Amino acid sequence: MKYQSIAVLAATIALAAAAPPQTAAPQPGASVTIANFAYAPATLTIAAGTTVRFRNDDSDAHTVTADDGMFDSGGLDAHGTYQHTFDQPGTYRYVCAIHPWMKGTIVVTPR
Ligand SMILES: [Cu+2]
Repeated sequence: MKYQSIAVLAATIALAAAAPPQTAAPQPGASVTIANFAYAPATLTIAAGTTVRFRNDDSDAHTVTADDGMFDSGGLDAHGTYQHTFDQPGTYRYVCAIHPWMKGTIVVTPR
């Protein structure tokens, strides 16, 4: 019976070692597409810690520029991408600096 206990213990240790680390659990990514001079979705709701990937599908350049200056992609050419991680809950409004009528909002909820 003693060997059986050791086998169970060994299996337990093996399972613990295989478990993913509990720290720094990133949220699954989210994405916003820029097409036809609009952000889609125009409003995206995510949990804090989520990385949002913006992709420009237009042939014209666009930017993703926060109203409060917290983030700014700079000019994104066709098929250009930009990523930003939203760590703090809140409502983040952004525009395209080239076409200021293009507006988007990221709503970040607490985890
Ligand atoms: Cu634009």
